Amino acid sequence: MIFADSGSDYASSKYVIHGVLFDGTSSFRSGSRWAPEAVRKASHNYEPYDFECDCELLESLVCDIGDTEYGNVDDMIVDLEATTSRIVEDGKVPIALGGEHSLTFPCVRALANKMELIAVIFDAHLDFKENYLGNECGHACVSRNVFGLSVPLIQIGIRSGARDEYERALDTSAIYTMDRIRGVGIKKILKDIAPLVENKAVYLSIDMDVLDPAYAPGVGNPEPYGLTPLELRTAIREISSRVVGFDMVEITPDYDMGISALVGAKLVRDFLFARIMTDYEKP
Ligand SMILES: [Mn+2]
Repeated sequence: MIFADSGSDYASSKYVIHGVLFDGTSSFRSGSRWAPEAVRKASHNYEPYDFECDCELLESLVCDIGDTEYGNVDDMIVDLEATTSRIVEDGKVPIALGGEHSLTFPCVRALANKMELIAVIFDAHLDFKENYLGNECGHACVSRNVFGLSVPLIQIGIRSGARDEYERALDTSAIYTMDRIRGVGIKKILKDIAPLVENKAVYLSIDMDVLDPAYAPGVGNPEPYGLTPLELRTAIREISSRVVGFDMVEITPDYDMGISALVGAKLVRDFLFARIMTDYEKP
């Protein structure tokens, strides 16, 4: 099964969906390797038309190239970087469906080799560990690894991290905690980051645990007091026109009867609607 309304052939597509079946460094709840299948299934629940964008999800623009399964993190990093590079060199926007958050690192590296980039990461967790369970490329190290590529970071929705992670991250990253978002509202936060992303190529990573577990309980490391799906949609719409690469990670469908996959599929579609509207339908 392919993602709904993504029946384009690769050559003529502009947005390329691929599933990354890897959850090898997951610690608390593994199973995100099953997410691409669940997200694709959920995507068929939705209409191909969006009223607010007044636009259709055009079959001719989106291609789903299927999944790649990985046995270990080192293989995943090498291969996914190559796949992402190829998609970007072909002039398309890669959309990676995880899998766990460690996959963001090779996706960002592929893009950072080609252009000046800023990463916008929605996540409950800082992910600034120097290593996690003996692995420097584990899912809990991903933001530190992205920063290590000299890619500036904006982290939104943060509400969890060890003391040393905060110390490391505060020096290097623009951090918007949940408490701050709840204080001033997501629209104010988006206004604050607008000058940081203006005229920049943006890599957008969505760890689904940024949402409150009430909305997305099936994730690898659920963390209370999160964003609502509507707040996340607002943010995605706001940033979408600058995005050169996108991923959605950490959904573990077995833990919630597919609720998080339904929300995830909707958000991927909302990203596509917003992009298609700005790229193709409005002058
Ligand atoms: Mn997380």
